Amino acid sequence: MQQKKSMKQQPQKSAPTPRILTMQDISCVGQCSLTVALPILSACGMETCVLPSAVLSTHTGFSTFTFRDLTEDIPSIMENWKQQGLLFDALYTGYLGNVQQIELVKELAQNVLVPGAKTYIDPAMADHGKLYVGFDSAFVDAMKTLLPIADVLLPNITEACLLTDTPYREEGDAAWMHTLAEKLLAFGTKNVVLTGVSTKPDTTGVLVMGEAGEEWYTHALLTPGSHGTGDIFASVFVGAHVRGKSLGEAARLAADFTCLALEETHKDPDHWYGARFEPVLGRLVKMLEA
Ligand code: PXL
Repeated sequence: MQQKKSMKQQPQKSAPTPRILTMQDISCVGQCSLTVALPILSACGMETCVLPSAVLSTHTGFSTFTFRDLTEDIPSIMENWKQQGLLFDALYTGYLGNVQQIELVKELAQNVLVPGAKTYIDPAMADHGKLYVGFDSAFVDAMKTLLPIADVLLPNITEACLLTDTPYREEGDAAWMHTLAEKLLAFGTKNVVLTGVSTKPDTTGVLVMGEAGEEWYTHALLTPGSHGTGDIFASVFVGAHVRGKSLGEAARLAADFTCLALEETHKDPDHWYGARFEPVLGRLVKMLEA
């Protein structure tokens, strides 16, 4: 028998989806930056919005590539968002095209975030002791000026050394890494998530330091590494943290997922230019629910 409806049924309102703005490049080919951040943040349940810093035919690890700088477009995009009253629940920056864009990040943080929104800065500019092609010391100095606005800074060891004028070391002990993170916090960054911290052979890990104290997470070192693993780590970290995981939980999850992606990559020895995270995206969704 059909029940008579006494009230008009209201559509069920679901919990609001956090709207995150990520500013980094589009490398058309190469499994890095936005082609990594978007699927991962979506898998984390975020509404993703983008501000492309540049369009490259491939990432800069290829022997040749094109590069279109989009700096000129950014002020009018920001102005339009202001006119439309569009605000974001979090800001996550990755690879930026030049010093001017670093200044624009500060404007974004001031103008298009809801009160209390967190700013995540991945100072993506270097690895293995070297700056990526196209960056110089002026870019490093400009990047230092973003540290005071970072709720969470996500550098690798090379970037942390550059930002703190510390000579790069392949192998440092725990005290050296602790000091590196401390120096970054002294710039005004609230939390540092330092990747590639290795205190024992065959291991690597993450050091989280800041508001909640200090946490180390050590896991197996999977070699060879790959382009884009920093972007995979940072995207999972941001997605998990915005979802409500603690800094330590988000760091562990991001490290575990990056290892899964590297394991997938190693199944295809010819896949040299990026990490194959796509086959394990479904596992990320389950890891987030655990
Ligand atoms: O994954 C970092 C990254 C992002 N974007 C571009 C890059 C790199 C690293 O090489 O070249 C364009």
